[in-house]
Amino acid sequence: MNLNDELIATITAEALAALAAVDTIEELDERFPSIVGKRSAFASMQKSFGSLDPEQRRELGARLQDARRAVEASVELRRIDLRAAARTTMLEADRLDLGDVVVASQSWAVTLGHAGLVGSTQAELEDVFVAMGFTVADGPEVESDWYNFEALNIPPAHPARGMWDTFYVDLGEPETVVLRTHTSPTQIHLMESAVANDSLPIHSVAPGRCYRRDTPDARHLAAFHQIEGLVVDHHITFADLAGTIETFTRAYFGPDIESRLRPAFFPFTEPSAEFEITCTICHGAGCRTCSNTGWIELGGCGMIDPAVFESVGVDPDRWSGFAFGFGIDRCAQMRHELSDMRALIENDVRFLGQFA
Ligand code: FA5
Repeated sequence: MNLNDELIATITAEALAALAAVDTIEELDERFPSIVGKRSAFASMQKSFGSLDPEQRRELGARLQDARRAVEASVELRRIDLRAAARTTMLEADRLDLGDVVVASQSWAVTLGHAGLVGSTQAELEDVFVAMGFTVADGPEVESDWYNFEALNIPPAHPARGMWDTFYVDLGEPETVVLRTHTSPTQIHLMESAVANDSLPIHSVAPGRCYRRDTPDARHLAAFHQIEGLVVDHHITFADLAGTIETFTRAYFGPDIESRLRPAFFPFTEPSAEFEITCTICHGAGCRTCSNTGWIELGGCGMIDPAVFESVGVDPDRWSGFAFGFGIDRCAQMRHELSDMRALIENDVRFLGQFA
């Protein structure tokens, strides 16, 4: 190897060493001229060929050019590597920490899921009645016409059917099927099974959902909830009914809320009454929610009509009893002073969250 070839090998090795020491694209751009560009040893050597004869200059120039191109190729490979490394670093920096997301969603999850206001009101009402000696029963939401109406002394075409705007499921034979318009059909189920099992007396409440073609307003929903009460025993009087309602009102609403019974009509009770409490929105002064009366109707009640006892085979000469049916949504509305019952079904989390 002559001196010139040694020199080409040396500047090539030094250029490659300088290239290997570069760590970033920016550094490579900055150092490119001195490694293989205009300010490099390759450029200086090229200039020194001016004194050589043309034949030597061509041969040496070709060898130098080959070496320089090889270094340039290494520079391009290094540039590709550095770009890939820079991209990886950027992706690492931008990567989502899924652990963080899980932690965040866990803290969100613990705020989820609590009983709705109607469900918790139903549970509280059940507790009050259980403390008063009642058992809790259940009944179907889809009923035959017989359970919802006929057994309750409301025969077909009876004008009292107009009291309940009914959703009909099936108008066909052998029987008409409805969404129950009240929880009173549970009276029939409870008495039928007590007669079948010879297990009278009955002291039960039966809460559940009811349906009516009512236009929703401040005091009404189309799907709402009632809690039915039924007592069948010996020597039951209207005083027992009034005392039960008074005890319930004090236990659930507290001593500051007044209640009253007003004469009413229900085909399945005689005598019948409507049960009202002081409107908790205006405290009796009169407001839009109570239609300026100062009172809110919570439910109906009365002594079991002998015709109902007869429809289920209970001897009205041996047994007497009372029944009541309150609106659970209405109880929640009055207890929590909601001026509009529709808040219960709007699913606004700001409203629901208050009752977590
Ligand atoms: C009845 O449903 C009778 N079954 C009650 C009864 C039971 C009387 C046992 C005698 C013996 P009424 O239609 O008045 O009665 O409804 C009773 C209560 O249910 C109302 O006072 C009200 O609190 C509630 N309620 C009735 N309709 C709706 C409705 N559309 N939305 C919300 N609550 C309602």
